[in-house]
Amino acid sequence: MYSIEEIEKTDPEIAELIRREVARQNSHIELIASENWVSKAVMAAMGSPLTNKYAEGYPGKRYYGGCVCVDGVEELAIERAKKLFQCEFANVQPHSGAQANMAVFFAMLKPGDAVLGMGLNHGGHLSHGSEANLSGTYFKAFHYGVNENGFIDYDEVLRIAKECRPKLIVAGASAYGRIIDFRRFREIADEVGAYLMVDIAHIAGLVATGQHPSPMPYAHVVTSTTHKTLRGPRGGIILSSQENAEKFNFNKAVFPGIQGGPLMHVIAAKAVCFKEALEPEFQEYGKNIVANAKALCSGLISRNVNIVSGGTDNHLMLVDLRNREVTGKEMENMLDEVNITCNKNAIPNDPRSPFVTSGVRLGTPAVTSRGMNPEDMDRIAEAIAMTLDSRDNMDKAREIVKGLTEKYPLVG
Ligand code: DSN
Repeated sequence: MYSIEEIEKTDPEIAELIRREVARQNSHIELIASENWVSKAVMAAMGSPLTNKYAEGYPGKRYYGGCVCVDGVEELAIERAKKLFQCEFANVQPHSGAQANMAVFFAMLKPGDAVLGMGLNHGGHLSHGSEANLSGTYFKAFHYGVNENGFIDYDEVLRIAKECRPKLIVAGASAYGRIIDFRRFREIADEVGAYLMVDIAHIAGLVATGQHPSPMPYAHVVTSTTHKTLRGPRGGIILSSQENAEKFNFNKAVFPGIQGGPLMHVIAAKAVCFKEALEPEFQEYGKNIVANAKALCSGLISRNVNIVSGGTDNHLMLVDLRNREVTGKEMENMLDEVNITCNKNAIPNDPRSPFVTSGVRLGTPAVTSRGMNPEDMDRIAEAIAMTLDSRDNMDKAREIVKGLTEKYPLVG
């Protein structure tokens, strides 16, 4: 089990870096939209002796002996994932969201097939057909984006789909703060004869708590990570109906298709995470994430900080810095100086390079796990806006952050 003292005895250098990271996490306000704090139980499962076990295959059909206990772990994880997302099939082995997506592409497509996903520069993900990624190299990738108001224009998606005739349409995003209409995506897919894959990596915890409509009734397949709004260990999952699981053989695509041995300690932690997400408290958590995001967003807008699309419906927002003399890269660094952590992020049609950008992405899953509320979000908005207004305000912003981090200490 995780114990810093044990690490200290064997490897003081790594122990020291972990201690420093824990101190950083304690003293900083974490606004990276894809990060979160797991429970002690999730952490302990990840640090458990299950890491010692090889279990290539699936429960009851392994290539190694001694799998009786890990079979039980994986079966529980699968059953809980199915219950949480109300579906008939779950594969809990993908090592990450990108691996889950790669497995789905492998299962549903042949190299050279056309796929249509949201462009990386409009909020999509690398694994949705970016040319820098395998998904955009082995497949013929086309992209849709958002309109000038920052919203997905479904008529435009249909127009592009009719032109490129994709075999697979990918819905889902890494930097889109609005509700995604999965029913409309399925209509578009049906109209052009495509399959629909929905990647809920960012919004899984909101889908599980009813804060975002579920894609399950519409998608041929759903992928996700387990470590963002879902507050579990780093990892991926694939969900679908039984019929589609059999038709496309998603299990075979994961193993032996693209992965070897599953990370059984991580699968145990996924099972713990799903159990936690099925508890009534997690429903509250989902609500609070969104309430906090809305409060942070209005706190920023009221202080003349622009937000792409003018608001948020989920856990994140994109700050549009074009009315300021500051780039995304500079803002990320300035906020780091006042102990607020975020990431620079391209805004739609960004005039600057992805290494500089004209925006930053902010999200509330981690601060919500820490116990912060909408009034605290207003204080954070104040600290962000005053830092942006003038470097002279940085001491004051740092004081606000210090007050909040001391009020909501992290354990670990
Ligand atoms: N890197 C993740 C994010 O920050 O959204 C996506 O994989």
